[in-house]
Amino acid sequence: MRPDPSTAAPPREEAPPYPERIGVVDTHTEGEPTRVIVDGWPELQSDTQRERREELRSEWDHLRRAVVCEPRGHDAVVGALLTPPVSPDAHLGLVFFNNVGYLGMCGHGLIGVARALEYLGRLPAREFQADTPVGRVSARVEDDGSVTIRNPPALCHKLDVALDVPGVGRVTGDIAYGGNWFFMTGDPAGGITADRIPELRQMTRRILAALDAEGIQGADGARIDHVWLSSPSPTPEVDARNFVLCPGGAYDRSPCGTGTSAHLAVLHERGRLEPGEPWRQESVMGGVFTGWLEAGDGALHSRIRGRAWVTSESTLILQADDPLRSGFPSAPGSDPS
Ligand code: PYC
Repeated sequence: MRPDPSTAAPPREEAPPYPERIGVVDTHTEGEPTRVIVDGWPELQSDTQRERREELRSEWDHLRRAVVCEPRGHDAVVGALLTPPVSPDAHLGLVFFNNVGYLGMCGHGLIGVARALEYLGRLPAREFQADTPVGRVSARVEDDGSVTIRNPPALCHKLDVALDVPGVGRVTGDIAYGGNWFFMTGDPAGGITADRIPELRQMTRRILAALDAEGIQGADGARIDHVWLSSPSPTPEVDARNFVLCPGGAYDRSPCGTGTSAHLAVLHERGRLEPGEPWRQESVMGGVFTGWLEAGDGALHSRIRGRAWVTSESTLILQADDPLRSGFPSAPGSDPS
């Protein structure tokens, strides 16, 4: 018998495809987590890393959430998807993502990827080349286990941009790029210490909201989605300490690789740092990266050296009847103020 069209159930919306198992290696880079996906992710169809990032956004965003958001991840986790390379002389491709979307590049993440590949015995070369949506990067595992990365060209876009921030007051900062866009401002009243993280998060979230409200952007209308606060450091032989707010409201436990790159470009623009001079950048949690600029090819490339460790190798299971197979969209109860 034919079903009565007036009572037949509406056609079920096609469920997005889910692999049942995704293999990951977790690392931390000076405390900041990276989850490197090593197995189980569906093959991407696009030809460039930028297009692959868009393909992830439109087709596979539920897997981004499944991997980095609660209950399998948490707000500070950055995911690193390994892909085939795009350019003939690259060893692999990378797309980084977080709890709310996709990154241009991720410095701490690349350091974590290098240590994860070394752990798996899959390092393609002592210094490997990777394509990202924002250009070529490289990573070299040093004899002491630290990793030196080369970032895409950094750029100081605008100095001394003034902003009225509700609840904070007038803030002046620089707009710079190091693989992601940053608003970089100086010493917050009260300083940068771990016991002040809740206040620093609130202050930087307000700065981010004010940038959006005022329409203050990077080059070509790019959204500025990271905020960097900087202060002198009490630690001997360290140049400065930072607090960095990431796009999804988490703060960077590491000194932030793309932020350190952007900061080097600002220091250079202000005549305070020459190519080759080392800059030791500490995070609010005390981890340190050493960065320096490289002269040549008309662009300001930076090298950043830091340390990462493998914390686990595991399989994420996405059961078909799990209502949280795609994770929560953001951390339950996280304070957006
Ligand atoms: O290290 O570049 C970085 C980064 C970006 C967001 C979190 N870490």
